[in-house]
Amino acid sequence: MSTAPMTPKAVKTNRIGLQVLDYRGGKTTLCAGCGHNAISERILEAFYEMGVQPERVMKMSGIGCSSKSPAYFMSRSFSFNSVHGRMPSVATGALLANKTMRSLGVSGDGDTASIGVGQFVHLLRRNVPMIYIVEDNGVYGLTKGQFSATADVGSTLQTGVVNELPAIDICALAIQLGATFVGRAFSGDKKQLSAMLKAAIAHRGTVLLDVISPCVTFNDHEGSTKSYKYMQEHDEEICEVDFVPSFDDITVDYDHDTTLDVPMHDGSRLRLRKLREDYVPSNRAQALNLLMEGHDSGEVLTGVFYIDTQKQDFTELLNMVDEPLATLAAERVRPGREVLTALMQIYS
Ligand SMILES: Cc1ncc(C[n+]2csc(CCOP(=O)(O)OP(=O)(O)O)c2C)c(N)n1
Ligand code: SF4
Ligand SMILES: [Mg+2]
Repeated sequence: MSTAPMTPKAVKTNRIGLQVLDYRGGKTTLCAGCGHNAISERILEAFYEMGVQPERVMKMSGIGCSSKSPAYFMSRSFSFNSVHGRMPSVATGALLANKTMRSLGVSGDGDTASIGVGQFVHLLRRNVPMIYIVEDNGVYGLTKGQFSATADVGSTLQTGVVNELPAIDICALAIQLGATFVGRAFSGDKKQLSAMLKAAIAHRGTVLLDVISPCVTFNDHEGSTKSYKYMQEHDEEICEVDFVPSFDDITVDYDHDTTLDVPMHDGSRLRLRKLREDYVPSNRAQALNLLMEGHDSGEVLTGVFYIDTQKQDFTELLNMVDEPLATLAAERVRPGREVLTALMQIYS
């Protein structure tokens, strides 16, 4: 029998020396097979692969099964579980107070498009620099499966009740109101969702990702348009999404007629291979048209619909200072009587 000591296996780390374990969270309490669990996995992998320091991230959410999920990844990050539908205002305030943090919002279709739609629209029009993920299952999972505002007309509940109200298309809303990175993915498509999340981390401005995420307990039956089966049969990718990070700059030859390379702020590139001739992700009107056509044909279009890397984000628009407000020296936050008098003279 050999007595040679075993060499310890090298532990894989990312570019800041952390292991994937450093990005894990608590054990999930969601149902086995819930799409939200797959999204949590993709999120933690994307932050690990991009080498983002977990302590530099704030995870924001509202109320719902989806909004519980930030507890199941990146437990070293900051986290705020707000009131139902009120995450956008809390997230906006937190970012204004400290724009050095990366903000990740996780919400549900009910939290965002039903009770929270009044807050959500203002986040979009402000281009608040954050990633906002809607884990979209078409129902209020946490309260036992009532239709949400993203349920399609004609889809049915398990009880046979038919939805007669038109769905809010979260992506169309986001494009129309000013979000600067808008895409739809399916929780079951690992490759597509991972690439979109990594590109989202590299973007500056509001990223809205509508991720179809089946609720296996209340909305995975025949008659649902948010079930695994429906997505497997009706998911139509408009582009193949790939992401080339700046720190991993591999030059690959590609066909410029079919592939678009979008440069991101940090030097990385979002690489989109067109699967449709009419696909132009920089044209809002065309993106909206595409989404409307998708509704008419009953297909669920996925991919990046719209991207604008030039628009000012909300912190730039407000000319916010770079430092966290809590660390500003007293003389900068209390400019004194002379400054106030001079200011008042401007208005007199
Ligand atoms: C002000 C308020 N109204 C209603 C509720 C009850 N409620 C909790 S979660 C929820 C819906 C959640 O649906 P969604 O955001 O789609 O998340 P899911 O559970 O489907 O992931 C509702 C109506 C609440 N908690 N607070
Ligand atoms: S009820 Fe639905 S949304 Fe909630 S954890 Fe279970 S499968 Fe997921
Ligand atoms: Mg839901």
